[in-house]
This record gives sequence, C-alpha cells and structure tokens, in this order.
Amino acid sequence: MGSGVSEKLFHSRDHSDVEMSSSHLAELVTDTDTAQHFLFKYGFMKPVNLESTQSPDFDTLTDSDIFSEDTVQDRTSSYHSEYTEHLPESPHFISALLEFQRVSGLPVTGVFDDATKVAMNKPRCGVPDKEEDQSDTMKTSTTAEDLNESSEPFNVTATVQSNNTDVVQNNTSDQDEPENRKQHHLQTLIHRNKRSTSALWGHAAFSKNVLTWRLIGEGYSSQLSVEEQRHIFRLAFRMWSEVSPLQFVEDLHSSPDEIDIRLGFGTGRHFGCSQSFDGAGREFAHAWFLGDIHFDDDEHFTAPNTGNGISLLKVAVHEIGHVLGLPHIYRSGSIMQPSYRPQDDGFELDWLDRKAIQNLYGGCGGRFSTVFDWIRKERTAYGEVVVRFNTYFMRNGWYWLYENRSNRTRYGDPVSVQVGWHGLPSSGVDAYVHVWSRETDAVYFFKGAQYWKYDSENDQVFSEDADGRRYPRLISEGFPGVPSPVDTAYYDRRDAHIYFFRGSMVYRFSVQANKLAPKSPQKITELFPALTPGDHPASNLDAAYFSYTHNTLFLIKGASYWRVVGRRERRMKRSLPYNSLLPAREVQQQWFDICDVHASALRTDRR
Ligand SMILES: [Ca+2]
Ligand SMILES: [Ca+2]
Ligand SMILES: [Zn+2]
Ligand SMILES: [Zn+2]
Repeated sequence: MGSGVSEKLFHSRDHSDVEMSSSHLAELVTDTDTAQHFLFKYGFMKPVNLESTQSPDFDTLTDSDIFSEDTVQDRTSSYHSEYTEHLPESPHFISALLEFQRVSGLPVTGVFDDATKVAMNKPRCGVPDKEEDQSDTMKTSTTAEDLNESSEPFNVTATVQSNNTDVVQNNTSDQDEPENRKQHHLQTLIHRNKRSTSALWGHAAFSKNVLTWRLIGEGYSSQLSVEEQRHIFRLAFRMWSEVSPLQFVEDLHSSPDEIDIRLGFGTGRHFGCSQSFDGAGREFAHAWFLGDIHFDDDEHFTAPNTGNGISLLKVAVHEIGHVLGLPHIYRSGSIMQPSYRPQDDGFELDWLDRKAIQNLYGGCGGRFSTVFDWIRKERTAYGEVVVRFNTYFMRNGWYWLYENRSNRTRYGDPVSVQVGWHGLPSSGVDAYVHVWSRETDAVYFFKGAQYWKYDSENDQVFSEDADGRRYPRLISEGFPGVPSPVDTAYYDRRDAHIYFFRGSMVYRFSVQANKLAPKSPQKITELFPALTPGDHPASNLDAAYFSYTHNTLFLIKGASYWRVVGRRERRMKRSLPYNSLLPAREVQQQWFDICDVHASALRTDRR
C-alpha cells in the first residue's frame, strides 16, 4: 500500500499545509505532465491505446480484478504510461487544454498558464466532465433541451480501465483478508456498475418516483456528527424534491443492496470503490450512476452557513444530481458545475437545474385543494397605501407561496397550512373566499360543512368576530341555501356575488342580500360555457382562482386549467362569450415547480 502514495513535490506557497501529514494532501497540478493527468482523468483527453484500455466488459472481470487493491494502484501507473506518450505540445493536449479553458471560463490560450493551473487545483467533483469525442455534445449542454442529448457515459468506463492481466494473476491468491461487510457492499457496487455501463449521463437514472437513501454506517464522516450529516443529506434530497416529481425517503432498515442511493465518507481507498480519493484538496466526492455517492473525508466539510471549508450540502446536492442522471453543466449559478463555488451561502437550485431535472423526470403534478391570491394593504415609505398580494397553492395540509415575478415557488416550500394560517384545520381547506367591496373586507375558509373567518390583522382565525358570531360556523347558517361541502368558491367583484361550486352546479350567492341569486343553482357549463365544445371541466372543480397577476379567473381541475374570458379578452375579441372557457392547458405550463416532497422530508426544517 505504501508504494501508492507518491512523494509530495509541492507545498502550498504559504506553507499552510506543512502541519498536516503530507500523505493526506492531494497532489497538485503543477506542470504539463500533471495537467495531462488531470485532463485525462476528467475526460478531456483520451488515452492513446484506446483499444486496450477502454471500456472493460464487466462480465469478463473476475472478483479478484475488482477486489484487488492493486488494480487501482496499477491504474495510476498506467495513466502515467499513457499520458507521457503525449508530448506536452501535442495537438491532443492543446485541444484538451483549450476545451478545459473554454468550459471553465478561462482565457482560451491553449497554454498551461497560471490561471489554468489554479483552475485545475480547485476543489472539484470526481465525475469526469466528458467522455472522449463528446465535446460537441457538452458544449451545448447548457440548455435544458440539450441536456437530454448529452450522452455522457458513466464514470465507470473512465475509471476501471486498466485491466492488467499480470496484476490480476498476482492477486488471485491474495483473497484471505477482506471483511464480509466490505465485500457485501462491494458486490452491490459491482452489481450496480454493471448496470451502469450502458447507462448514460443526461438520462433519467430511475424509473420510479419514490427513492430511498441511507448514510452507510461504515462511512460516517469524522468531522460532523452523524445527526448533522443525516440532516444535511435530508436537506439536499429535499431540494431536488422541491423541483421535481421525485420524492426521497431515508431508509435505515432495508439491506444495502435494496437502497436506491447510498452515501458514505471515505479516504484514499474506500469501500472497495474503483476510484481512490486523493487526500485533502482537489477531488471532494464522486457519484456512481445508479446509487453510490462517496465523499472524500480528507476534505474539510462543514454544515451550511458555517464559513470556511466545503459546504457538505452543496456537494451533496451536486452528487445527488449525478446519481439522478445529470451531467456537469457549465453555467454560473448551476449546482452541477464541476468545480466547487464557495461564494453563495444559502444557495438554491437555479432555473437551469430545475429544468434539467424536469427534463429527465417530468414536471410536477397533483390536485390542489384551493388556489388564491392573498391581498394585503401596505403603507409605502411615502405614506401611500398600496395593495399587495401573494399567490398560494394549497394541497391538503400543505401550501406553496408562488412568486409570480420569478415564476416559481418560494424556496423551501411547501410548508404546513397551520404555519401560515393559524387556526385552520390541519388537513387544509376546500375553498377560500375574499369578499372585497366598499362595505366589506372579509376572508373566509371553507372545509366540510364549516367555515372560518380569518383575522388578517392578528393572523389567526376569529373565534368571534365584531358582530358576535362565533367560528367555525356551519356553511348552511352563514350562507343560506349553499350546500356543503363545496368543491371551491370565489368572490366576483364585478357582481358582488360569491360563486360556490359543487359537483356540476354553481351557486351564486349575493353578499348584500345574504341569499342565493334568482335561478341559482345553475350548471357550471351554463354559466361558464366551453368555447370549444367538450373542452370543459364539467364538474368537481379543484379550484376557482382569481389571479390579480393575470386579472383573470382560472378554473382548475386535476392537471388542467381553463382561463375564463373576461373584459380584457372581450376587448380584444368581442365575439367571445362572457365567462366562456378558453381551451384547457396544463397547470405546470403556467405555474412552475409546485412539487410535493415526501411526508418525512416535510418535517425537515428548511430554514
Ligand atoms: Ca480530495
Ligand atoms: Ca377545492
Ligand atoms: Zn460532478
Ligand atoms: Zn468511491
């Protein structure tokens, strides 16, 4: 084993590293020789003897090939023999250097200059950026559409490529010591790697939406408490969950090979993994296409927002992205950039990352309990009273605040209805109504046979209002003639009526007269006719949502919504019947990223 650690030739210029055991420091890229090693290792350069080194067929490998520690040692030396065959100025080297400089946002000089050296020595992910001849694909991988086409073969072809027969023979007899546990893990690893040889980055790695994960017991970090590690991973999974249909469950009981995603910390040779870690610095983690994530415990991992070191949360989110099938993405803001970016505490998945994962797994669906804009009056610094509103999507006991301006949900949502609205039923509500006229400003929530009036000033339901009415009240008492439960409702400011929907009927209720309007109830299809025959929700709406952003009423049912023709549409086209429904569209095409997270993750405090 000792021969595997090469003597260090380089120390940090400030000698900050001399206190540490040099065997734990990653060897730095210092010259064209080590630069070539880097370019080779991360896929910018291909080996010379392609036939003999490329893509071993796993079915022909014996256990001893892979269990042998020396196979990996030997791989290191085979890198040397391969890349030293390139002259530093070889066209291969220069074009690889150019490509690295281009994707890294460096001056594209084709020369191994200081900026390039610094970039190569930055902490980075161990997953290769590209496989040979994929540079064109990767160039365009910065748009969501193209991510689907970036055929990035998994790690395994790039790492287990020296299948040296001599070493295999030398080691077939050297089988007496491996621990069972390690072997078991390794066998799972091998099993998975087999499957992953045909898998490609940029494709969905899993065909199911609920995935299990575990921090493996033999792979705890020595730097953070186990509870901290698990909490950080829970957060990391939750962040992907918030922007995709995927849900993640921590599984502490199933056997390791039944777990979808396993995470562990190791140093140097670890878990029988075919890719060794390099000591402190440079590579901080790597991921295997179908389920294993390894962190280099020689790095100084830290909890979020704790200053120096490498944020374990950021690294975990990145590596989970790989396990799910995402390649590296070269765009500032993306968590899938190969190098670690220390500068943004409290980071979030940006638009591109969201679209990238949704490109693999689709958008988010699910029925809503109700959708509404919450109006509030605020006084500006100049003393003007302005009306502001927030948009809320509720599903059972959880809600999302929707940021219309950035067209996404608030980071960290959903949260519990009871956190946002004190005193509402924990299972959520059927409908929301804001009666807003010259005389009245009242907010009601409806659930089952009851309704609550909400005290916006004190941010809680009224137990008794100014008129001495106690809540919750029966809908039949407060709104005579209206049945319960209701599917949804909204207040129409144009005619000062509440529209209650139930089944296929609409009940128009006059707030002023406190009774149903004449002819009520009527069919939904009568009051809200389809513009295209048959294109209509007909009955059992989820929500009737008046959006102040669009100044429009939307009827929502399942994954679809119908825009209701209002004044603005009629101004543009007079022949459109009043309150008719424009053709159905998908909710997720209008309101993005309203994604469930698993019930167990909902309890993880996000802030
Ligand atoms: Ca390292
Ligand atoms: Ca509803
Ligand atoms: Zn990576
Ligand atoms: Zn590993």
